[in-house]
Formats: sequence, C-alpha cells, structure tokens
Amino acid sequence: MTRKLLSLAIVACCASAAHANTIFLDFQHNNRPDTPGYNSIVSSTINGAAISFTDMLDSNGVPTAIDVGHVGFPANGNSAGHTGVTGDAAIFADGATSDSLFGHTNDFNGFLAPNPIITFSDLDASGATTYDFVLYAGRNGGSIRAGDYVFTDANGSVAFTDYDASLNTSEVIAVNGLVADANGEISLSMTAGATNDTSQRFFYINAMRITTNVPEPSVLGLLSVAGLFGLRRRVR
Ligand SMILES: [Ca+2]
Ligand SMILES: [Ca+2]
Repeated sequence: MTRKLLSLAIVACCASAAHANTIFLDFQHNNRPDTPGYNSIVSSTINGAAISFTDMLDSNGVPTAIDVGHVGFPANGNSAGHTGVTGDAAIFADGATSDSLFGHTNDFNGFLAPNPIITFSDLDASGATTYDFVLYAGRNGGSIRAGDYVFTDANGSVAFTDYDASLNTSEVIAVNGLVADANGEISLSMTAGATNDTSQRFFYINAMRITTNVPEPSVLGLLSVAGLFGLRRRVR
C-alpha cells in the first residue's frame, strides 16, 4: 500500500469512524405515564433513597448494558414542565420535557435535597467508547431556578453553572466525548446555582439524550494496519 493510498484509506475510515447509538431518558414524576422511546427514570418513593434502573433501551428499543442509578432526589417529582419545546431542546418529546426530578438546597416539605447524584454505569471501561450527553431542564414557573451540573468522567470534571430551568423552552446543556472511568462509570452531580432566587433553591432535570460512539472493529483493524505500516517505514 502506498503512502497516498493509506492516507486515503484513513480519511475514508475516519469519516465513519464510530457507530453511534442514542438513548433517551425521561426523568419523570412517579404518577406520569411512560413516554414511548424513553427510559423512565423516576425517583424512589422514599425521600433521598437510592434507586437504579438496568440495561437502558436505545432509541430502537434494543437493550444496552447501560445502567442508571441516582440518590438524593425527593420522592415523586414535578409535573409543571413545558411541552412544544424548540431550539436545541426540540430533540425531546413532550412526555419527557413536561415533567422532572428536582432538588432543593433549602427545606421543602421537611426535606433537603441539596446534591442529587446520577451515576451511569456498565459503560465501556476500556476508554474506547466516548459518550455525548444532552440535558434539558424546564419548569413552567417564575423566579430563577438555576442549577449547577457537573459531569465527572475518566478525565476529570466538566461543570455547567447557573443553567436556569425557569420558563426554559429551548436551552440545553451539551457535553461531548466523555469517557467512562476504570469502573465503567460517568456521574452527574447537581446542586443549586449561585443565581437561584427561589426560597427553596429548586433545580431540575427533565430529559436526557446519551449518544454512545463505539469505534468500529474494522476501523481498529485499519488503524492497526496503519500503525504497522508506519513501523515498517521507520525501521527501513
Ligand atoms: Ca447493565
Ligand atoms: Ca421528564
């Protein structure tokens, strides 16, 4: 294989370097119906208790290995979300945007939920697969209902601060290229943002899309061939 041909082969391979798979999550009120095409993530019926959901379905209804667990949310959820969202949020269905799980750093109904944590597990611990996340929070109410959202992966943390759910019908948080840690996990930690001006300091999560980018085996093979080719050239 000539160098030029090899270059062309690498360009061709990298144009479709990964097999993408999408998973939709609906963080929802316990009493609301499931949304077709979404994995329903409800809170425990006990305030703050850990709860987990195994083997998320992808957008084609095919089971994946991915598990989702959370701890620290109050029981039930909130049903005062938006429908008919637009802009970057338009990827999400009404059934998913219209309700949420929420937290609050001050007292609400005799409970504190200052720091709910969502853990995505049974991910690819080898580091070969990357994960893209899009998160939407919306609440049909006034005031500033801002939250800080921190994703933690194998490479550290990515923080989004003061993302305001109040009357939000179009804005999302998006982060690409996260890599699971050695335990196969990525986590999302939530708390109230500095600008939050509700007395309970409420913050929310309504819907999420996870895209998994899995390298194609053929690409790995071709890259190995490319590596060998480079090695041969170097030792000549
Ligand atoms: Ca699993
Ligand atoms: Ca929802």
